[in-house]
Parts: sequence; structure tokens; C-alpha cells
Amino acid sequence: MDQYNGSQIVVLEGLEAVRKRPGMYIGSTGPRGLHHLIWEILDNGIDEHLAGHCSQIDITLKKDGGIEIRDYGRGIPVDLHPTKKIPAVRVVYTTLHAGGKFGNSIYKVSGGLHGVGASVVNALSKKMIVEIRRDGKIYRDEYADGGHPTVELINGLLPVVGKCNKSDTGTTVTFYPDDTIFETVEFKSDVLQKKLKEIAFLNKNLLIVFNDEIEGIRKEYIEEYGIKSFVSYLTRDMNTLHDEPIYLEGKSGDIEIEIAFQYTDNYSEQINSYCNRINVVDGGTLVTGFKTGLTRVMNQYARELNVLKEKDENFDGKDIRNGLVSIVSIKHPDPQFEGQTKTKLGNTDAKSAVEDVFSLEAQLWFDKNVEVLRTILDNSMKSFNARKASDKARTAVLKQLNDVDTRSKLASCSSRKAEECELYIVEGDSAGGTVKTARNRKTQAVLPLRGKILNVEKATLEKILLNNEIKTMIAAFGCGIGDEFDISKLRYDKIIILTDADVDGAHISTLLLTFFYRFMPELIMNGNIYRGMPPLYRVEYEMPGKGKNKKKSEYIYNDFELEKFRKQNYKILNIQRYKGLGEMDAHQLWETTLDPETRTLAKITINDTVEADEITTTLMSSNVPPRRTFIIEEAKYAKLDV
Ligand code: 0RA
Repeated sequence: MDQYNGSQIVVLEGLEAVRKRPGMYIGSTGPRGLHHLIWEILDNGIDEHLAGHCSQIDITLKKDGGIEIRDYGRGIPVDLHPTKKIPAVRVVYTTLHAGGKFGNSIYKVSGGLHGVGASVVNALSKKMIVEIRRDGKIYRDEYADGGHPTVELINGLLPVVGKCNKSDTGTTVTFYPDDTIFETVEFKSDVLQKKLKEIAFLNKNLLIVFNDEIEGIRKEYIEEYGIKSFVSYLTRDMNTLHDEPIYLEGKSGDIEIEIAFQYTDNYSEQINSYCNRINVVDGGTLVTGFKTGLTRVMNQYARELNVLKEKDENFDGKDIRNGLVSIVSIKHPDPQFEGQTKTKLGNTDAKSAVEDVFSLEAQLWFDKNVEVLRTILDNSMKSFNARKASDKARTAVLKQLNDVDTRSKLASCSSRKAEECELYIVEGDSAGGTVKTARNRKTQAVLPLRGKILNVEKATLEKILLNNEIKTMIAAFGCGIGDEFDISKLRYDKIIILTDADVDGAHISTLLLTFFYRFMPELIMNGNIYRGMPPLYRVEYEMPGKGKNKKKSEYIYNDFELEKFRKQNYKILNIQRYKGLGEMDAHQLWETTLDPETRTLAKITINDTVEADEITTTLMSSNVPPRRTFIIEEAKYAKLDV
């Protein structure tokens, strides 16, 4: 070890701070935070691509648990840092916030969780190796136990460890996350593949080569048409109204804008937005700009082509977005990410930039493609008419809502304090009955649902609002629906879906989640929706040794736990498998599923809008095979992230 001069010690204290509070830098020390390390290193390579110096990145999951990310860029500079007197590359990998982005990217990624810098990854790794190819030479720096350099410098410079072709340039970073910091250090191949596919869509013509040496998988990702192909991918299982996605691009000042969209026969809309390749899940100004532009342009055309008559009112934005699947991707030199999770774009200039570029480019495109334009306007007209009809139906329903006889179904709780109240939505009257007996009547209300609820992905709002199960739910929640939705009126802090742990139960729970996601997404965003987790088994067993109390019993919640239990050396007397909630008596149900002290609840969250929309559409589209796979798979997992 060398270089423990003053500046280096300060530097390492910075990395020590990262190790003390990793969550502050990477969000969590769970699987999400772990994978975040990869995205961080990948981002640097992608920046080289954006700067026009790199057309390929290789990612390798190694057998020894490490991950290697190689880019074919210019190679990080290795020359002496003027003040720190160590190689520039070492400054980058050991200094917090210093040159994480090297100042070379015009599209820096500020805010959000990206952009914390390669040094954070180093700080959280037990080993990291950086190999650089530049000017026909290969240099290598290594770090151990949270970023301590282990390579001896020669006159402040890295030793040359090999030679290569002069044209062979780039940076290879290999790291091993620290297992004393992360809950797990196992990278997930499927998580990586999904992300790499997304990166390929968002970075046209960048070749990404993925190698999973553990499972022997090799995949290449390259997308010549970028987000246009992304839209095709998203609509692959839907019925589209025109053959190809529409792709528009343009620049407004320093802001680059790309938009791709396609119409489908779905009764829902999907706008996925990215700023500097980061998925801004909560949208923000770039989405507002797109919506405003789309509404304006389409209404203008509708007048010009006499689709809307003089006496007609304008299409509502929602009419025009019905069935829309779209991606808005912008590059902004100074993005401001807002909101608690930094997933909403705040820059006001992004709104006008997107609106202007869209309006201009869309008109150029539609003027040449009048057929497609007419198809879209027809579609808007249909939902315009359907909206008129459903407005009527809705008013009628809302009027009725107060009279809906929820009393027969809903067993309410006595407390009126929403913050302590919970509503259990239970599958079937018989399980509902047991829950009613078992619950805490003060704070726990029960709503049994009969049979399956309507698949909202395939029905109009009008039909949805006439569905009895849904009407009952809306009335019970108290917060209305659609434009009248008001979360402050919600009567329950927790809405808990409780279904049997079988395929039917999983299906019902998915139907419910789809309904919430499409029509009351605020409930999910706000963290009000949960899934109850009843046990699958009750095991009776004998403790080794003697004594009166050696007979014991335990609840087991999944097959994995059961396997673990079997490996213990207890004598198992009986294993009861609960096929449904109805098989438990009230006391058992209270203990395992209702009692806030002992139950397990899974909070439903939305990680990623693309993924969430994908899951709902795969599940609910008429395409049966993927639906099956998902439901059965999903039933295996204890925790569900929509
Ligand atoms: C600044 C200047 C130069 C290269 C880079 C940054 C660079 C950084 C990373 C991080 C991962 N891979 C990278 N590749 C390149 C080079 C300046 C020059 O050669 O003129």
C-alpha cells in the first residue's frame, strides 16, 4: 500500500461515509441497491457512447460472483492528477462526487439515484479492478475493502501491465460487492437482461453483449430503431390500429427530444418517459408537454377534416390518448428531478420543448400519412362518444353509490379514524364470514367479493362502472373514481387483498390490482394497497428431548420455508396444507393473517411504469399463454411488486 498522504486519507474518509450510510447513496442495501451498482458503472460506459466514442459494451456475470463491465471507449485518463499527484483514474474511483461524470458528458445525470459516481461502487465493494487500454498500453488499478488502493504507484503513475493494439481502447471495470454491506450479493441474470434490453432501446445502435458465465447464457442487444422498436416491443401482444409506431425527433435549444407512439384497441393509455435515459416514473413536465401538444394537434386536425363539427366541443386529451402506447425520451443538460423518489421531471423548459417539437414534427408526419391520422381521429371519436355515454352512466352510478346496499356485503368497522382503519377484501362469502368473526371490529372492515371481478383491461369505463363488485368497492373506499377521485376521502389507511393461495386467488388479486392501477393509481402510489399473506401449511412437530411440552406447531408461509423446516432435525407429526382461507378457524386466521402484531403484509408498489404496464397488459390481454405463465409464477412468490 502506498499513497497515504493527507489528501488520500481525506478521500478514504469520504468512502468510509458511504459505507456507513449506503442507503443514502444507492437507496438500499437490498437487491435493488445491489443492482444499482451495475447501473452506475454502466452509465459511465453509456456516456462514452453518447459522446460518440464507444459502440459496444460487454457485461459479464462471472463464475466467482463478480461482474465485469467493459466499454470500448477512449479509456479513462491515467495521467497524473495535477494537485492530488495520483493517476486521474484513481482520483475518479476514490473521490466522492469528484469527477464521477468526468465533466465530459453534456447530459449529466444529476439527482435521482444515478450519477453518484463510480467511487460509491468502489466504497461498497470488497474488491474492484479497473483496467484501461490507451495508446497501445494496458494499465491496471486495484482496490480492496471499500476502495483502498493496492497497486504500488511508480512516480505517481500506474505500472503498465501489458501491451495491446493502439486501436484497442477502453475501460474494463470488475467488482465484487461487499457481502458485509449487502443483504445479498447475488446478481440476478433476468434483472440484468431486462435492463440491458431497455438500455439498448434507449441508446440506438449501441451493441450490448451480455454473458452469464454461471448459467451459460450469451445475448446480444442492439436496436437500430431505438424507442420506435421499444414501442413495437410494448405493443407486441396488443391489437394495433396502424402498422408501425410513429417516430418523431427534434431539438429545442439544448434539449433533444424523441417520441415514439402507436395506437392499440386497449381502453387505456401508457406514456413512458425518460430523461437522460432515466425512467421518470411520475412523468412531469416532459409528459405534460407531450399531452398538451398531442391534444392541440389532434383537435386542430379534427376541425380541419371536419371530424368534429362546428357545434361539437373539442376532444378531451383523454379521448385522444385512449389506446395510446408511447415513449417520450429527452436529453436535458440540467435535469431537475423532483418528488420524494426523484422520479418526476421539474424543468419548465422541457414542457415547451416537447410541446413545440411534437407539434411541428407531428404535423409534418400526419400531413404525409393521412390514413393513419384518420384512424386515430376515429378512435378519438369513439372514446369521445363512449365518454359522453359513460359520463351519463357515471353520474347515475355516483348518485346510486350512496344507495348501493353495501351493508349486506360490507362489514364495516366502528372506528371512523381512517389512519387506523383497514379494509380486507376477501374472496368469497365463506372466507368473508370467517374473517368477519376473527377480526378486530374496531379497526378492521371486511368486504367479501363474490366470484371474479370484471377484467377492466378489456371493458369500457361505462361497463366497469356498472359492475356490482366494483361499485361496491368504490362505495366502500369513499374516495370516488376518475376525475372525482379524492384520496383525502379514503376511509381506510390499508386496503388488504386477501385471496386463497392458489391460481384462482392469484387471478382475482391480479384483476383487483389492475383495477386499482388503471382507475385509482393514487392508492398504489400512496402505499395504501397490500396483499395479505395467509400461511400455506401448519406443521405439528416434536422437539428433540423429553418433557410434556415437546409437542409444538408452527405456521409456514411458502414451499421454500417448508423445505428449510424439513431440514431441521425435528420429528414432524403432521403437515396440514391450507387449500383456502376457509379451512382455518377464526382463531388461526386472526393469528396468522389479521393480527397486526404477527401477520405479514406485502405492500404493492410500482417500480417501473413500463414493467407495471407490461404486467397488466400481458395478464389481461386476450393472449392466453403469457397470462397463464405469469399467474402460476406469481403464485409462487410471497411478495408481489406490480
Ligand atoms: C474523460 C476523458 C476521457 C475519457 C473518459 C473521461 C472516460 C471515462 C470513462 C468511464 C468509464 N469508461 C470511460 N471511458 C472514458 C478521454 C479523453 C481523451 O482521451 O481525450
